[in-house]
Amino acid sequence: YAGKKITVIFVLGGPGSGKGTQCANIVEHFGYTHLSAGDLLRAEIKSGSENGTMIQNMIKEGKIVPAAVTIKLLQKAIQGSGNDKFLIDGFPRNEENRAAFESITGIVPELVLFFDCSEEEMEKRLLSRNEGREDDNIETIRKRFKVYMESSLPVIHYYSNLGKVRKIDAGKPVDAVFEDVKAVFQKVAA
Ligand code: UP5
Ligand code: MG
Repeated sequence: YAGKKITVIFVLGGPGSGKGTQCANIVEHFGYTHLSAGDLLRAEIKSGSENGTMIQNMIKEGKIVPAAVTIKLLQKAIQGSGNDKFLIDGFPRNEENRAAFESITGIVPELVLFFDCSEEEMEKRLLSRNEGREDDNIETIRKRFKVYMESSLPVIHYYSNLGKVRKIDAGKPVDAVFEDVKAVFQKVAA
């Protein structure tokens, strides 16, 4: 994608904060392509790739897959999309992810959408999701929360210091959250 100006918005927030749900809404209204890093990793497991077993084990433990693996999948999806506007959902999750993405792709995010939600509410949502995700059990959920607090929140703080974070109260009902999300995107377009 050399020579093409690409717009990237990182969509971050804890496990179950509603990243995927709100990205689907944003795509419908604002013409972005949604790239969920977790979905790309889960597709990689299903495809039977050589990294599949390693990725599966890491997801089950709530650990963060090495940046090189995730970035390769994101780059492939960006190149194959035909679009120039992307929501990258659930990535970067740690400092290693963040620094590697910026140095490998040369892409700096326009904004970071941060879905802020209480752990109690996120746990309730994950335990009632029922989509057969191997990491939606209470043991793995606790590990995911710990990794989020220790490794992912610092990435949000990094972008916050650059003035790029738009924090959304994600504890409200889906439609109310989307009203707040819309207000952010109407400013991006303007
Ligand atoms: N729901 C959504 N919004 C709601 C609302 N406002 N009110 C009430 N209910 C609401 O939503 C979760 C559930 O809540 C759904 O049932 C939804 O209907 C309901 P969802 O939109 O799916 O939330 P989301 O934030 O997307 O939750 P998700 O579980 O996908 O977040 P995670 O960040 O935990 O998962 P992800 O898929 O990004 O990553 C999974 C794992 O992959 C990681 O733990 C890690 O091991 C690995 N990974 C990497 O290693 N590197 C990466 O870059 C990315 C992932
Ligand atoms: Mg998700």
